Amino acid sequence: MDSAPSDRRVDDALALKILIAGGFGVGKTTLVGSVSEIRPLRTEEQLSEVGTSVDDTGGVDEKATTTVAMDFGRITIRAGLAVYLFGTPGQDRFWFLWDELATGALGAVVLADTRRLQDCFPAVDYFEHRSIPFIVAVNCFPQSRSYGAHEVARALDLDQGTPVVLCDARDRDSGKEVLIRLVEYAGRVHTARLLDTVGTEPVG
Ligand SMILES: Nc1nc2c(ncn2[C@@H]2O[C@H](COP(=O)(O)OP(=O)(O)OP(=O)(O)O)[C@@H](O)[C@H]2O)c(=O)[nH]1
Ligand SMILES: [Mg+2]
Repeated sequence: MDSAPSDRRVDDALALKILIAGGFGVGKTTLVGSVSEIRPLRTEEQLSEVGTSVDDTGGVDEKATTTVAMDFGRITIRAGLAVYLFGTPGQDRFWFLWDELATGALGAVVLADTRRLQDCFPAVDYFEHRSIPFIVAVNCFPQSRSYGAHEVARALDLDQGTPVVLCDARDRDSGKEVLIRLVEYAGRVHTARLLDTVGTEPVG
């Protein structure tokens, strides 16, 4: 006999996939950890002496570990519907993983640090070229100069309408706000594309 919807196992669930991207050490792992309801899966490795020749650690203070594959977290919206969060690795040598992570994504959050704003250009380019809706979330480190959303949008040469929000990646409520802004924005973008595809005229 079929089980009632509420009895279905979690792995029958429909999942919305969201990527948390951005440059090295900007707070991606921190953000996934602060909003996830499960203990996030992390793939952290110690930054090694050898790695300093290839990893750009300049401007990232006291960073001892780095993500080498991905972060994974989950938020259940209701039984059978969940948000899966995938944090990307921050360093250039792991670009080959991005296509796999981006497949089927609803949208992405590009985290930015105003001390190293240029580090998120590759992520911005990546999502623009693939038409994956994204928002930029400025992670406000205490040492960072505070910029307004408009200044950041101009500096990154974002398309008009791409939201820029300020956040603290360590704070659960702040992280939740970021995800809500992304889901709202991505919903609008996908709705507009759906209307373009099917047209607004009734069929028949
Ligand atoms: N002050 C402050 N520190 C933060 C914030 N977010 C992250 N950190 C710290 O910054 C460091 C880098 O954070 P991670 O979350 O590892 O950054 P990441 O983007 O995942 O780094 P990679 O995976 O190596 O690219 C850690 O030591 C965090 O504790 C923040 O909002 N404010
Ligand atoms: Mg990380």
